Amino acid sequence: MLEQLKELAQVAEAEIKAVGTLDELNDLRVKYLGKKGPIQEVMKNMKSLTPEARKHAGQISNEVKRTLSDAITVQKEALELAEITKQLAEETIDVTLPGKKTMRGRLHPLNAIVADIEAFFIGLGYHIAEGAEVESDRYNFELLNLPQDHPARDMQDSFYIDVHHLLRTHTSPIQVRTLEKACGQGPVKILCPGKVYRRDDDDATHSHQFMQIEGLVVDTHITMADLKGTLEALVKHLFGPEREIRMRPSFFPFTEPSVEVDVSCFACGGDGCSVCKQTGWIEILGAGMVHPNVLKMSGFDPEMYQGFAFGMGVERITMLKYGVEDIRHFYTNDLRFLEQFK
Ligand code: FA5
Repeated sequence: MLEQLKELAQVAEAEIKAVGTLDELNDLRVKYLGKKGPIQEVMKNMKSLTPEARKHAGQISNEVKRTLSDAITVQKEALELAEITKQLAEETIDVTLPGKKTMRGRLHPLNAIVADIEAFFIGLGYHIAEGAEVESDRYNFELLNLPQDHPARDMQDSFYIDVHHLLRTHTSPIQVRTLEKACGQGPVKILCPGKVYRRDDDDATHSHQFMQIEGLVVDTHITMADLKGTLEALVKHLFGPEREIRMRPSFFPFTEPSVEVDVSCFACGGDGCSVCKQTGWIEILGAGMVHPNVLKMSGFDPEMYQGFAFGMGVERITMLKYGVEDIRHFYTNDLRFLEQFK
């Protein structure tokens, strides 16, 4: 039996030295040194031997065990070393190769303008307010002094979701929602950027989806002069310190009086050119003093509080600032266009 064990040890040692992977080596360890292996078998049969023979058999089997586990340890180290060496050779980096150029992303021009205008108004103490793009008819129209069948509803042809809900046609519903939350207590000073939707045919200056930024201030002692000063500062910030503004009478159901605001043409300085259609002025936004009905419906006392509001199209401002001739460039994701805005 002991002879058999010694022979087996020789075979096992040879197998261990020849093995090529760590998994196979582990299989051999289990096969020879495991509970069901030949050495354990010899140990089990020792009970029947004389004490002398048992001692001898014990020594031999321990020797075989040690030899095999030493052989396994040596082979394991050799295999691990070979694996690491192979891996290092495979992962060698050629530091002389030219590096891969990483493309840097940048803000979309519309988002960059929104961020710029937000930063400007935050500096003046405004809060940013947002609202849902699916709005109820009540907030989009009624509470803005546009009851059912009001002819001015045609000014903003709408996408209705059901009888009472639509994709908001302007950012003005955020005004009403914010005023309602203020529970008749001023001051309120907010800037509301967001996407809006209208059933306009897409062309070079119109899109069925576009962005607006709305501003609202409600407090005591607010006048048109505050509105004019604020918009003048905005225009100088956006288009340069030499720019002037002018206000022309207009109509919005939610402001009274209402105005359209023009900026002096930055292409010709006011002399008249193709950008300003020879007028020297470019229209940039609508504004006015918050209509007393809107204040009343939102829980504010119009005897005590006044306010001004303004709303501008982000695409229009961006087109004017950068001389973009077609609004559709903003939505087609053409990198040749987008990469020009650093
Ligand atoms: C309004 O939407 C008002 N809510 C603005 C306002 C707010 C007035 C607060 C007074 C007080 P208007 O319909 O004019 O106004 O739209 C505002 C701006 O949105 C326009 O000056 C224009 O720049 C932009 N705009 C309107 N329709 C489109 C369109 N189809 N595509 C791109 N921009 C548009």
